[in-house]
Amino acid sequence: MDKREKKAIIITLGVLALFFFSILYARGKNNDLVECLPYNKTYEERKVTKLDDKTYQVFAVAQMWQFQPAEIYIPVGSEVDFFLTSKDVVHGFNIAEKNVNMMAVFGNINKTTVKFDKPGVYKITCHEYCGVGHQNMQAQVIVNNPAAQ
Ligand SMILES: [Cu+2]
Repeated sequence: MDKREKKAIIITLGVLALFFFSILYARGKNNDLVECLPYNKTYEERKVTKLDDKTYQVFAVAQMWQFQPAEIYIPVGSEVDFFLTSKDVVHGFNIAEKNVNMMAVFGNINKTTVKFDKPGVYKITCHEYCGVGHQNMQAQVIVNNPAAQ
């Protein structure tokens, strides 16, 4: 075997080993990845459900050109499961401060879990061009607003 051929095989095996190691290392560490759930009409009901003092479920629906519910009030330290669907075209669902980036797709449910540790107003914006009203498509998560509790 040629010396350079041997070197190429060793480098290839090294890169492969690194690849498989990184997959095994990352497995189970990204619990905040978006999940895709089986579609069910009940997800089209827009609501915020309180499971306990620190756990909430938000069933959000995107449609031209709004998110519902448009204002979500939760206490600080809450963990929120977002279930998202669309009534028409593909919309985006972005909470920049929380690194949330989901797609709202008709006939599909996407889910992610977010923990809100700090009080404030977290803007939800559509980041997928969905028509003439796209730029106005916003909602907000209001964490620890005493006036609204
Ligand atoms: Cu949009």
